[in-house]
Amino acid sequence: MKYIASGVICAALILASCSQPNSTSTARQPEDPQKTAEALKHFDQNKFGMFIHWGLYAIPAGEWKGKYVRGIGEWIMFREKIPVAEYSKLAGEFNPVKFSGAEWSQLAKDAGMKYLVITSKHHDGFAMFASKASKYNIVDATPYAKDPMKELSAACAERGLDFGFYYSQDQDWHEANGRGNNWDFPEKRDAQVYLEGKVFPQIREILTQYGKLSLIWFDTPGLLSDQQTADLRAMVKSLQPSCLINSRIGHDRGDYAQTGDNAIPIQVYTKDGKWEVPATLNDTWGYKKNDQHWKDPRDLIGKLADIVSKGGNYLLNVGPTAEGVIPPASQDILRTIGKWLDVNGESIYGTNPSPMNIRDITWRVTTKPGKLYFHILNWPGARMRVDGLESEVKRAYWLTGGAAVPIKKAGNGIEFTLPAKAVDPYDSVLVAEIDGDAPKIAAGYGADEVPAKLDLYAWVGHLRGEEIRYDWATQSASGFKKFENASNALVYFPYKALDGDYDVEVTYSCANDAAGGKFQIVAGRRGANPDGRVEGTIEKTGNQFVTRKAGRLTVRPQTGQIIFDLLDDKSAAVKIRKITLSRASS
Ligand code: FHN
Repeated sequence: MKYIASGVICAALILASCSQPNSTSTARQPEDPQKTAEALKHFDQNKFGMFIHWGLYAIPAGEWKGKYVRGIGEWIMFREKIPVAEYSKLAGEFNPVKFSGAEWSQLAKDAGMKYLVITSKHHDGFAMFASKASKYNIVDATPYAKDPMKELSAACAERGLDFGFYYSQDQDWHEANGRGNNWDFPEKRDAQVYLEGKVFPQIREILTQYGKLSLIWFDTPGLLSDQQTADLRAMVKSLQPSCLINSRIGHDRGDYAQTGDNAIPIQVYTKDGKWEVPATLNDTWGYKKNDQHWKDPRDLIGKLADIVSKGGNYLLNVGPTAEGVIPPASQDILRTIGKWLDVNGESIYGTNPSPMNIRDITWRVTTKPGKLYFHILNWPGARMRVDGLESEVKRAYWLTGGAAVPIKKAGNGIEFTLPAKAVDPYDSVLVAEIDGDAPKIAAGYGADEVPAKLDLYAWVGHLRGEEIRYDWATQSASGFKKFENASNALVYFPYKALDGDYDVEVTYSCANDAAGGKFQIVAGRRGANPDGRVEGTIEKTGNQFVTRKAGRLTVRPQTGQIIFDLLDDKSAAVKIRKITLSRASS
């Protein structure tokens, strides 16, 4: 299994020298690959899960000493370099009296989610479960003095939801030998001491105190050696052979892969096995009281269809308050998704990815034997032509209501006649029943054939930053405010779909008085030695959308991201609709 990490994690991976297996290892059973394979198959069918980031950081909720702290909420200790002695006092205030395992798991169920993953210990080092290995835990260090994970895991089991734990295995700002806190602990750390003293015992605790875990979701493997990672894996598999391990365990030792946070591949991606996109509902994982930038259900349902059609699972996050309440706005959004899934779940759960490559943002397709489910995300008008579908379509109908959809052969594909308006406000699913189990696709249209010209619409990218927004009416992203290290940006994730030189065009609109600012498009990491980079000037367009050439960009299979952002603030209001990459002929 390849590791499709975010750039941050990937760059941090260094193969260190092997250490001896830790003293806390169990007498290990050899792994049972059959059990892992079965668990993976089940995981693949689930498609949609709930991620929960819950910890002490929900108390400051994005504010420290009266000051707003930018960035993701659970990183507040790190961003503000809060000393352990000060941060750990938050435990004395943590009293989530409104927590209800039944309510949380029921919400996941109502949302149509099939699994739930919650932070047992995030980078701040605080255990949200009963731990004998460290007193810094919710039972021993808070007035709440109970283990919410007992209640939550039992409530999930009752509702037939798979249950898993997130665990930050290397990064731990509470410990002298954990990684990340150099304001309290400037000395060189000994990772093995940390692993043996805290990680291995706590991993044993989470694997033995809460019944069956469907997975352990490790994060930011950092500098752990291959041997240390192997030991961690062996411990998990020895205690629960069917428990899956994600790729962020490091060193390619996971059972399935994560993309970077909020990172959706631009094309169908099935080369390297199963993957999952961890994603936020607003701009944070842990609760931040000022972050009301909620994604709209249309966006999220579209993203679910997009991810599933490309071969992934969607792990969508909620950040409960310190009282134990999942923000009502998140609840409403999730229930809306659930209502859509009640009707359209057949086109998501247990489906196979698209047999066709991705060309625009009109539709995505998922399949089951003999059936294609077209998810129409942007209504194309009275007709929808699907080029390259050579199978005979026997009949077509709407999943909502079942009304027949007229079809006719057109060119090398098929044309569907559509009503004037979308059948569903979020994603209208058109079912096409074909002759035979597997669709026949014309040359050049197959999922593993990347088109020579790719329109990368803003909707397909990740809108990174607190100010950037998507406008459905103009299908464009805007609000490219510039900051020293965290500029708003539109980011695409090629995941091996591109290799070579590409002529770049940008389609945008800009008010005349906001024109003149400089933009850049970088393939790979910003700074020294990107794989490719082009720069240009935003022109006056009188608020009309125009397409302008931007230069030639080199992209490599290992290029993790293609980033569009501005070099200054002058044209922050520019609206970017798409970036087009055309394979250069020479
Ligand atoms: O640093 C963490 C972050 O806080 C959050 O937990 C996300 C979720 O995928 N993972 C890390 C960054 O990739």
